[in-house]
Amino acid sequence: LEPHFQFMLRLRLPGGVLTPDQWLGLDEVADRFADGSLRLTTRQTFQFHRVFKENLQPLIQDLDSLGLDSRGACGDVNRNVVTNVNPHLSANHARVYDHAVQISERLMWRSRAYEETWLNEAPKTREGEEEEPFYTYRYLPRKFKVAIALPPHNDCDVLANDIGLIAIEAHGDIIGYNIAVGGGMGMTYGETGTYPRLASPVGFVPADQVVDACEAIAAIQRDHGCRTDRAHARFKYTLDDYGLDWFKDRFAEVHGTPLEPLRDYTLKDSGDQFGWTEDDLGRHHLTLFIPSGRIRDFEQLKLRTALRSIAQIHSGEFRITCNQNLIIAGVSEQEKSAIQKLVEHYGLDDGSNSSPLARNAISCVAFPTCGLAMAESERYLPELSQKVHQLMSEAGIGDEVIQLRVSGCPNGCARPYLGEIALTGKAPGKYNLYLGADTGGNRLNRLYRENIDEAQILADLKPLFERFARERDADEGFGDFLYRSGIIRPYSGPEDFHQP
Ligand code: SRM
Ligand code: SF4
Repeated sequence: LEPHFQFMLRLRLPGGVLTPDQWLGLDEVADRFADGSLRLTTRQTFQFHRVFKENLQPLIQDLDSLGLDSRGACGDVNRNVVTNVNPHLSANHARVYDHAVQISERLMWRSRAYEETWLNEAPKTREGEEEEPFYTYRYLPRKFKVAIALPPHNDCDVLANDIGLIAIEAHGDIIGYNIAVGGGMGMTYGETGTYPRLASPVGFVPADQVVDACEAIAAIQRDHGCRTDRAHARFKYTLDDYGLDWFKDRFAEVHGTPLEPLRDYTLKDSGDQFGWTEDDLGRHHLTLFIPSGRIRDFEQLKLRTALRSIAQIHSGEFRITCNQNLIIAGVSEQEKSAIQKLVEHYGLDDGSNSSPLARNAISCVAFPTCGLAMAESERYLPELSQKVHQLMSEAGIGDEVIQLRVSGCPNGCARPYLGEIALTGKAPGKYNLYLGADTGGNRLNRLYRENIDEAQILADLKPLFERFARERDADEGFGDFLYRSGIIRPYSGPEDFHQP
């Protein structure tokens, strides 16, 4: 008798875009083949949980009939390409989204194994033909991630990626991208050779070269990344081993043209803008807060039913944000009031039902489905943010936006090292507390206290909130204040990250 294996399945969804029909299809298969919930992820896609082995193939076949796939959503290849934009808000947002799709297509693995295994299609590769021309039989040493930001917004945390592309606008157009390389969050407790790292901006490429440039960079990691130690195999370690000058030389060689000097840019904020917005063409877009991206019918909030009802009358698109929220995008004037009625009827949160702290917080999945979790995350976040917000209110800063991030282990799926306040799980009920990132995703936080429980977390935060309320400069964020006031030491390099 075989054990009752169950799996998590993730979709490839560049830029996080899907149609209402696709939404309805996913909603339906969530019941038939998974645990009845849809989970929006920090990389703008969906996860299905508790997919039993016998349901994997029918689920993937149903996804295929919806025009969706799971290629490269996991594995040692390029992952879901993320971008922080709503293409309907301007022509340049649309251009950036097109580039995200093109990069995803270019770096997608080609093997027909997907069709053979899951879609019951006959093998198509002919003898002597390369099945996987870019990845070859080696694939990449480790997962590889690409993100695109359109400044000043950085809600994709562009610098947390192996390749971070920062769009540069001029004369109403996207003229190209600054390229940052070697970002990543994951680390292992007790192993100081592992660390989160922000991508280093290295140069600029014109827009028409950006897809080729990404392929060249992935090729450098394919050919030089560490293949003997999995904990050292991410691109960030390749760059720290060989240096950025080495990288620039390799890039010029593989791409055929050197990087141009970096262009000026500013990344100011990494949160979502909730509620309705209107674009140049008079279409409307509604960003809803979806706590930890979990969509199911809760006792108090029939979230899945509500979104299904919206999908039934919506003719635009759905867009997932990298903060696990949802945009009902491209709504006409006529549809807007019907959608707003459903929002009110079901009590959906357009940002007005929750505290600024809660609606800007993100958490990873952790227990019960993540096999790597050391402590609760998604299930703990509502209670934690309520208690932290209470402390903030007592200090007179309840209306402040402070970014709170919680991950159930140091892998950092909620990008905790970019949170102004962050917890990473150590053991059930115990967390490391990190403080001091900025709100634009430009600075990592650092370890403040190790292995503490909730009472200690709150006791540590209380005096910091009180000092912040008294001593902050006008418009200064909490993380920036902690730095300026010397409560958090400046970061001097990877080896320093593990020291409080
Ligand atoms: Fe992640 C592994 C969930 C974004 C770094 N991540 C996992 C696994 C698959 C656990 C496993 O390997 O057994 C988790 C599945 C849990 C579950 O039950 O569903 C998992 N990661 C997630 C998601 C769903 C978190 C969320 O709550 O939204 C995100 C799905 C992204 C997607 O749609 O593709 C998710 N993971 C991230 C991010 C954030 C990002 O990419 O922007 C990171 C940090 C960035 C980075 O890659 O450095 C991240 N996940 C990791 C790592 C550490 C990688 C490393 O370099 O050390 C692991 C562990 C591993 O790869 O061995 C991991
Ligand atoms: Fe699991 Fe750790 Fe990722 Fe959370 S951060 S989903 S606990 S691997």
